[in-house]
Amino acid sequence: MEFDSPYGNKYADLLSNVSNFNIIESTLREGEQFANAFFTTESKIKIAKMLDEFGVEYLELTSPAASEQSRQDIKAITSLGLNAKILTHTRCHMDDAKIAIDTGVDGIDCYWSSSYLNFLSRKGIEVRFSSEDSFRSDLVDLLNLYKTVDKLGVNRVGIADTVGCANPRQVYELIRTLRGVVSCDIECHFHNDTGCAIANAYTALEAGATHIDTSILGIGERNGITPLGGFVAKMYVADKRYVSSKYKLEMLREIDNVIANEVEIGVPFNNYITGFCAFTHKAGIHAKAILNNPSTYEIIRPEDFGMTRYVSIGHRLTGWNAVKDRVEQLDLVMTDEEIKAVTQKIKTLADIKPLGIEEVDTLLRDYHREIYGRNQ
Ligand code: AKG
Repeated sequence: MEFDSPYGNKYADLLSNVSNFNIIESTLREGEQFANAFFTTESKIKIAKMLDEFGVEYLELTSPAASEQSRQDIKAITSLGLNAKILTHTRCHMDDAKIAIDTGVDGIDCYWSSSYLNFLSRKGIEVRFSSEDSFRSDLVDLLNLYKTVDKLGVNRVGIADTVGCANPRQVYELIRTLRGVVSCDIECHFHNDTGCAIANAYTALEAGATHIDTSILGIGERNGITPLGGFVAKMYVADKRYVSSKYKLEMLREIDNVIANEVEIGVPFNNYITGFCAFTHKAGIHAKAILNNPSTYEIIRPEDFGMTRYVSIGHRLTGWNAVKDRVEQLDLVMTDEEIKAVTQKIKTLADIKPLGIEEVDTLLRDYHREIYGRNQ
């Protein structure tokens, strides 16, 4: 935890794993359940390699029992020799367990049935047990069940907000209670139906969870789960040094673009970090402050993610400081009074319709020429 950061926790919380967590990247499992998703073997390999290079600790793949191609795809990915551990997500059927073991995965994320768990633990494979819909389950039943599977020796138990109904306070209470009951790791899977998936993931780590499920752009069943980029943005703000040392942050844009293409959607305009206006500043007051000190209106440094900041100036809200910055970028020399006058011209024109940056540049050059003759 970066204690000198004004945005992280101000005091040590020994239960918190905000600076000690693992990402279980489930684009190739939960993401395959997205309405538009169909990943070929080549696409799956490309996505797996990309996520591995980014640095996620785990990749979760569709069950080999889903189809013959799904089984072969797991084998193709386990044979790549990636650093990330490869998991598959299966029902608690002995048949599924046997097929899964033969694919060479490092671990199995399963739900229900303890005989199945005994079989898997004998195979020396990493085992995660979860029940779906944890937040609508009876708490006493849930804790008793997890206590039992913890004693059976699973590596992790999983809490799933299957319908996306939980809020951060409920998450904190459940995970904190569970943390006192089991000694194994705790994985969390949050659906985003009510917009809390990132906040819930963060809060779960604060309460002692250890693993968070994500998918690229949040794709998954219905409107999906905790998005990888949004989760990373939140964790970066909490502990920049830790997150920057674990993940290749500058890959996020490519990762989001690849998936957007694969599933034939656009990257949302307001996407965390990679949305087209995530680092665009518009109002004159914002632009002036940003040009003096970016942290006034930016909690995330775009350059840490290979992104660039953009100050938009061709509109009626523009201010002369932002225009001055553009004048300097164009290598034109003008007095402040001249810049204020040309800013007024921009505002007048933009009251009719906003100007593109090329139009603004032409206007600035023409204005300069009117005053000084040929541009320097
Ligand atoms: C869900 O419950 O929404 C799932 O996708 C399963 C999650 C899990 O296995 O923990």
